[in-house]
Amino acid sequence: MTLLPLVPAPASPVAAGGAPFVLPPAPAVRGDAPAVAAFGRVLAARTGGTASTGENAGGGVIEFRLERGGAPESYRIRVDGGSVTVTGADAAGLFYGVQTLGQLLRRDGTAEGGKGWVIPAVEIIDAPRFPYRGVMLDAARHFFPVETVKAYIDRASSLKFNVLHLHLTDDQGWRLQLRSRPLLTERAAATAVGGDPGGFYTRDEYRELVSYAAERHMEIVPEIDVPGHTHAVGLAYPELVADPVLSPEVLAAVSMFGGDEPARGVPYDGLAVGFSSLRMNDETVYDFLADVFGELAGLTPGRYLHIGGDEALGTPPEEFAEFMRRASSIVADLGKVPVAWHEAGAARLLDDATVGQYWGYVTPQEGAADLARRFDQLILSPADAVYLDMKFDAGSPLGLTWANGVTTLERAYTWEPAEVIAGIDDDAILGVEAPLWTETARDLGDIDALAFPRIAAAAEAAWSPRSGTTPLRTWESFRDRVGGLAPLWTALGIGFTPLPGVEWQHD
Ligand code: TNX
Repeated sequence: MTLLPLVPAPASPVAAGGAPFVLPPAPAVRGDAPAVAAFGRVLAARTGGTASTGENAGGGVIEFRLERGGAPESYRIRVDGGSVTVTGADAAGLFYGVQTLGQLLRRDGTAEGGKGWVIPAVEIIDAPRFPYRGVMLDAARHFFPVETVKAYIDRASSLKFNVLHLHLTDDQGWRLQLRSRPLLTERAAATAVGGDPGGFYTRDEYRELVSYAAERHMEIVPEIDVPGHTHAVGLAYPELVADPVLSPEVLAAVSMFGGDEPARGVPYDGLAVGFSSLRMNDETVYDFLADVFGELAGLTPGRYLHIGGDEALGTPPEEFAEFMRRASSIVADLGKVPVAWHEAGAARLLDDATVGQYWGYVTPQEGAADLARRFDQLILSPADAVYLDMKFDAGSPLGLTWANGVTTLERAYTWEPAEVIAGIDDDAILGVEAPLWTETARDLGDIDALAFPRIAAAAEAAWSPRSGTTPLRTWESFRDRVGGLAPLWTALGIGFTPLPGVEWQHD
């Protein structure tokens, strides 16, 4: 039997064999209503068919059951010639069982005219390795309408990601409407990279995204990036932001990527980073943080608020450390867990609960691992493996190359979370997140082309057992399995890039 196209690889070996479950024209589906609905969606997308919830449909039954008590987010699938049973330890587990079932659906080569559909006989027992499995979308460099974000939520949740980190603010624009600070979206949201139009999410749209994500078992982690990446704040509240620091690195980025130099009070639409900063010695800046994080906490049911802290390059280290201490304590006092990029590890008195997000390389550069080790809990986003905005091919206009050049699918796959930072093993790793910065991505087609298939490698790092501990957790196995997902991705309308080295299957 050919390898089943399951990504991320399940925790336990898959027992397969025997007669498959043959789908009748309208298979009878029973049990947990949200799971039945989720299965209906994937069935319709993949086969064009619909399920029947009536008793009298012919053939065997597909049943979804909640059976509390197992590991969080875990599920089991049993398929034989007569029935399909998916049990979840919780609603999320059941949802993931549905996603796995969607990957198992395949055309029946033996049926008349090849028109039928089957689910191969299997027994799968599955649970995630890490509790935090994230993707990040940068809505600041380019703005993406609600429908595009929803489409990315659909895509990511089908790969068992459970966090969407939304990067909502940067030098190029502020993307979330706030009642406490209305000028942010009135004056600092209209533009984006390359002179493209900007945009912002209203409070209601943000809440709509939160609930759309929750229905797919994803939590939104909103990021307000401070103290750097704040040029746009200065368009609305000039008194809060220092003059741009035109360092040699900033000027080099301007001459490499084009566009104007950053200038006070003028919207910035280039690609340079590290030139802007809030005025950290001004008390009114902390009133601003209290307003912004306070309102954001009220809009966000999730546990985490991301406070940025990256690339504050024009800032004296002691001031940066004191600023991050205060920002983290404002968020902690709101009852949320602060998350910060690993540079914030330089702040000795950061709130203890703060989670670090490591974005150094798979083999850490000088200093990065030490900063990351200051956090009790880490999210791993090694840039030369899981930054989905790195080029997948030197010839494509999409993507950047600063993280060790082109990131092939093999490089995206071939790293092991517990081996990135010496001394940091699974108990200190909250999870894995794959960021997609959007300097070069303007719409869903660009997002798909950059993210797929490499996002599947990140999903496996986040969900599946440690590399090498099951026969499925090897590059050779992954390559075959991911190639088998092409028909499902095509059916779901995902414009993936058929990278070389993989046999992309067709129905
Ligand atoms: C680094 S990674 C950044 C972003 C850029 C990205 C482009 C990080 C915390 N900051 O500001 O968009 O590189 O790849």
